[in-house]
Amino acid sequence: MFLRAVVRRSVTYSKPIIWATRSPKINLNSPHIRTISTFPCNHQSFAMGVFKGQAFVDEVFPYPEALTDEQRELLEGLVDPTEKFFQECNDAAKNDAIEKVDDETMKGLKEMGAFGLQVSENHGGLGLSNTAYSRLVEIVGIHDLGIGITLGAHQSIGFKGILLVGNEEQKRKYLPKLASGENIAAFCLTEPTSGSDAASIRCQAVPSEDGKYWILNGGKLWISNGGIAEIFTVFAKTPVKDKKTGETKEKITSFIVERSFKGVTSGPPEKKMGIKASNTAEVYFDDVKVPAENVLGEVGEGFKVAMNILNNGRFGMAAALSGTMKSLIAKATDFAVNRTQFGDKISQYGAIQEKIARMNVLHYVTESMAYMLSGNMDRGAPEYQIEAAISKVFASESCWWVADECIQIYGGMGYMKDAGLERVMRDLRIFRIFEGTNDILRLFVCLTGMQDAGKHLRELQKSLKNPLGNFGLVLSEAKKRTQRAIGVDPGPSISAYVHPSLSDSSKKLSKCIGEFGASVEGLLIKHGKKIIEEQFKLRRLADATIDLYGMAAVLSRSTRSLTNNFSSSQHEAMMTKFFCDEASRRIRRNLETLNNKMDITNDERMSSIAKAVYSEGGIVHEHPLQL
Ligand code: MYA
Repeated sequence: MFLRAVVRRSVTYSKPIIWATRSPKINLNSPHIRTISTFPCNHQSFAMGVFKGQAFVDEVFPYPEALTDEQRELLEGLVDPTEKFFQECNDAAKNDAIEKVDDETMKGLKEMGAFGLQVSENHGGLGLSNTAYSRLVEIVGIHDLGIGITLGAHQSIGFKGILLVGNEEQKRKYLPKLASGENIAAFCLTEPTSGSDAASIRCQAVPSEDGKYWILNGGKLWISNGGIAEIFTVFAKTPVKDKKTGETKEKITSFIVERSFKGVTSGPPEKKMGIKASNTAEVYFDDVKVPAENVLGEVGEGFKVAMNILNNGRFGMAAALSGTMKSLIAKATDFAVNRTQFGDKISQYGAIQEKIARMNVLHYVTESMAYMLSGNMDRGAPEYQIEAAISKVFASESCWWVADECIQIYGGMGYMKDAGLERVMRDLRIFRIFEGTNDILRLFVCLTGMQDAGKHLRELQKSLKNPLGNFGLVLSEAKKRTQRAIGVDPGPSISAYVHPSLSDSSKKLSKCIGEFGASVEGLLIKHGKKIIEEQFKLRRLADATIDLYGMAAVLSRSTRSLTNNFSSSQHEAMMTKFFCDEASRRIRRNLETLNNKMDITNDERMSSIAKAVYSEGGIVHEHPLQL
């Protein structure tokens, strides 16, 4: 049964969708479940809050219940056909070998409606929420990441701009054919000299004399779907007059460009390490006349459009990779329980148990982050960009580790093509690179959080200049600082939101948030704006932020499971305790390094080693044989 048919059948009898946080399985009377269908107006992102040493719980507790009864029912009807399609109609190894999605599979995906999962029904799509999209994308991740990229480059970023900022006319014109898959979309940001530094693009568009067109020139690189797309979201520099000064500046604008416009061409498919089934190509624009009405959003606001598209699309990656991890864990488990060595099943050995346990914990954290994020987006959270970046980094690194350990459990067998694991590993490598490299996203997480914390600190300093007028604040800050100085600051309390059996882990999270906030404050006082240059330190802070969010995600999810007596609740609690213990130790270690003399010296050594290597153009140390 096709997905589209399931949606249609369901909508014929369903009531209008009301965004509620209710689920039939959840005990709403529990003290640990608060029903909030929308966020309070003063709501703030959890990850942003930790930089100020505060715990903003609205996005974290309770774990979001993002499906209405109708949506749950609808999704139930979509999951099985999607799973069945991938099991019966797709051959991932074949797609990898022929370096494209097999024509029949592509046809089937289009007929299912898989190219328009989040396009509204009146524009020909399935109109799914972020949560429902995540659940289906997870299945794609289980089976074929090459297809995942074809679908994701199309709808997660390719035409996402039209969904987010397109006007009604643009939506009416472009969405129906995009939703049906008749037209494929691509996102054109990266250029030969502009990768992570997205604002440095050179592609240019200037208005025609009559103002009816923009003349677009330039080239884009490594564009997923670039060779097969009909519709491109293109970012180009445009001259923009400053309303106040009258000065003309170059600012980025986004455009909807059709392949049918004269002057649009693309290069041959790139030869890649993995995700071979997906098409990647260069795209060139040579004096392309883009109609003025194809500007997407406002002229000069294209950088923000690009960032919003990327922020909005990242949740899909965590969901897809949580599916990939699930299938890798199933394979590793099957192998471990059946393989006999030294007279016993290898699953009995501690070395294998540690791998299987860690793989499962990483999956639990990734999945908890993925659905917390998509659920919050569905509930209209205005601030989720840090959490989206965190979940992309955590998912891509965890999944890579899981794939590596799965191959390790398989031993020599895992290295053979027939095991099907090397393809997954090749496919996975790009996830730490694209949609913002993990290195850039770590900096983004930290600098965004620190910018906000810096503002907070300045306000605090201003208030402290007038202690009498801000007596309450002065008192609470003085108490916090005294507790901190003698090492007994418990951090912001979150125990009211966490199941009592997890109180030890929740205390660890509170304490870590307090220590994290104090470290951020110390760095801001020491380095001021120059903190931006302290990348060794920022990387560690980012790792600590990721761990803090991971702790919060699993504490929240297992609280829900325990409160509702879910069958796996004790298992989840065990994984939560394990993760929180290890994560809190890592956080403490990362924070210690910020002021530790030996670590600071070693950072300086790393910088010197790298500089020496650059100047030699490779390794500096002599060969042991001096030959
Ligand atoms: S597509 C290519 C991906 N490329 C990137 O991700 C580029 C990475 N670079 C950047 O993101 C930016 O250049 C950075 C900032 C972050 C480095 N949200 O001075 P600034 C605001 C909101 O810091 P820069 C691909 O890979 C900022 O607040 N706002 O900027 C395809 C400031 O605002 P204001 C943001 O130093 C892969 C202004 O912008 C953000 O130049 C295919 C300037 O900020 C933000 N994030 O650089 C994947 N960042 O002026 C397929 C900045 O007001 C999909 N700002 O203060 C796969 C899907 C998964 C599977 C699905 C299966 C179906």
